[in-house]
Amino acid sequence: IMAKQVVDAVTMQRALTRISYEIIEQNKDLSDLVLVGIKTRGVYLANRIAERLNQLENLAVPVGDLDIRLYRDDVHKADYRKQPDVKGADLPVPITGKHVVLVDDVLFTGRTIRAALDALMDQGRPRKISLAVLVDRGHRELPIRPDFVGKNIPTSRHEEINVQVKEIDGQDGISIAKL
Ligand code: 3GP
Ligand code: 5GP
Ligand code: MG
Repeated sequence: IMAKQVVDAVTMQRALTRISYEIIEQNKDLSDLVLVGIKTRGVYLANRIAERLNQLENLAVPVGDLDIRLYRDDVHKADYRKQPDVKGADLPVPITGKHVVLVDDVLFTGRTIRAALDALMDQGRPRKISLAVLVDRGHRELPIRPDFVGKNIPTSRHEEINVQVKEIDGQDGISIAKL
């Protein structure tokens, strides 16, 4: 497997900062904002954005997480034909009436986000739900589009994007692997 770095740590950090500014710009009222990260790496990215919003606007934005897995755990995670399924939700505040920004590392077919929307709707009635992703790699199979994008990386279906976050991987960065 050949992996090529396409985004370095500084550029990735800047993309998250830009997304934070865009969230600020596009919202008159930031007081009802809730960030919800999709496990695993989406949660770390949501926390980074929350840190920025705190630095920039002195806001304490609640951060929750959703656990969405491919339907069966007993298959290798590279079997993406499985339906994503909701495993759990840990939301710090009631989301009814709130503006929820879903955060994920990679947007691909959109099936994970569809499952996430389902899970959120089960928990209440948000005023609005937006989507922030670090990477949009294309190949959507559902009418789902991101509101905030760190980087568009066109891929073939046989490539894999690897998002690294320093909290898990020891460093930040994005690379492409040809399988
Ligand atoms: P992550 O969100 O922590 O990065 O989707 C579950 C995990 O499988 C993700 O963990 C992701 O990294 C990894 N993964 C890598 N490539 C793919 C892919 O093409 N599709 C899916 N569904 N997951 C992938
Ligand atoms: P989708 O459901 O849109 O097909 O895929 C989105 C989910 O699968 C995200 O949670 C994302 O982490 C993961 N995913 C899909 N493609 C990739 C990829 O190329 N690289 C990584 N790291 N994750 C991916
Ligand atoms: Mg993910």
